[in-house]
Amino acid sequence: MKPEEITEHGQHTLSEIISQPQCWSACLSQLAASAELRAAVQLSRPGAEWIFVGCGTSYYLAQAAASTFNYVKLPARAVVASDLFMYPALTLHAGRDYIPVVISRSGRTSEAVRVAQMLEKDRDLRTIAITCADGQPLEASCSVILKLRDADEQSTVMTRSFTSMLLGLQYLAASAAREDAFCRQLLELPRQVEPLLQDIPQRLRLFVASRSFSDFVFLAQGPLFGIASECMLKVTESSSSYAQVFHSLEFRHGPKSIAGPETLITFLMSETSYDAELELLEEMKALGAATMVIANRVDSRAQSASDLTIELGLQSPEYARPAAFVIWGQLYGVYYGLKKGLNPDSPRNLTRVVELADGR
Ligand code: F1P
Repeated sequence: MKPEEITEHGQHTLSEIISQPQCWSACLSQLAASAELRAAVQLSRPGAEWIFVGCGTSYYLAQAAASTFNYVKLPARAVVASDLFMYPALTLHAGRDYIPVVISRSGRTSEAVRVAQMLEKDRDLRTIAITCADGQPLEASCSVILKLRDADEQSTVMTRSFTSMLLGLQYLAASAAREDAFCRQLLELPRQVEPLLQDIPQRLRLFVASRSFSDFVFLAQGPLFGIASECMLKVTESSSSYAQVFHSLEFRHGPKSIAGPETLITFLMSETSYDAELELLEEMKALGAATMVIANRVDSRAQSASDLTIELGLQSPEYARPAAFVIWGQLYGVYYGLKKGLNPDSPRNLTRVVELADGR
């Protein structure tokens, strides 16, 4: 869908989604040349565990970023901000060394700011912030600030801010691990993804127009699990629909009882887990479920077991691709919200930032 075809409702969100490849290029080239990236790389040290922290979309971003750091052998994990300040002992242990990274598009989310202050002041940990806003409380609370201003959105929901900050953190991982080839592959991604926005949005919009579902499931393993979680949240936020996320093979352990024509199950299939996920896909199709597949390469078996397939065909290696998978969940949520007569630019019950009264 070309920006000029965007209807009144959802115009900000749709244009922000479509702008992602150009936004990634701008953000990555700015970040790669920045003193702040060098300062963040200098915080990397042997024996330390990277702790990625956020709320909502930014927590799912933390999940995706942590998988990349582990891939380049920098131990990492994702923690939701509220758990870190309410149950610090579940994450932080005496005598252990940590490099916290607090993720917040707005830099104003109360839980994110509170956890940054606790990490810096109470735990004396030099903390990195990644944000898309200027001059907000998070910036004043952290030691190193990675700022991607071009990725900010007008919309309530996060789309290009999610993928741009993810790519920024992946670039930090590759730089800290001195994986120069990985750095180059990340810089290459925008050029490879741009052409996908020519025809897939239209196919997705027609699929949404042709089928309605009562609920949604997103399935993925490994580096795509955080991406599947974000797809779940986008469909929930943008279309006020009920969506769930599971590790793919977990679906057999109970949740598959909901499989049927009313539930759209979307498989984000990665290379490493493709064969196992293909078997599950065929089992779900046999149960009568509606299925959608997003994969870098789709073989004929996956094609015949899915109602819609999105094949990316990227040259990049598996760990450089996650940002390219989420675009289709973002678009699905907007198109489905528009179909339901909603305005994804201002989703029901949501505010752009969750700021709590002091102390809550
Ligand atoms: C975090 C967040 C968003 C969500 C909504 C409310 O924002 O939970 O993920 O979509 O906008 O705030 P931030 O801390 O990244 O600004």
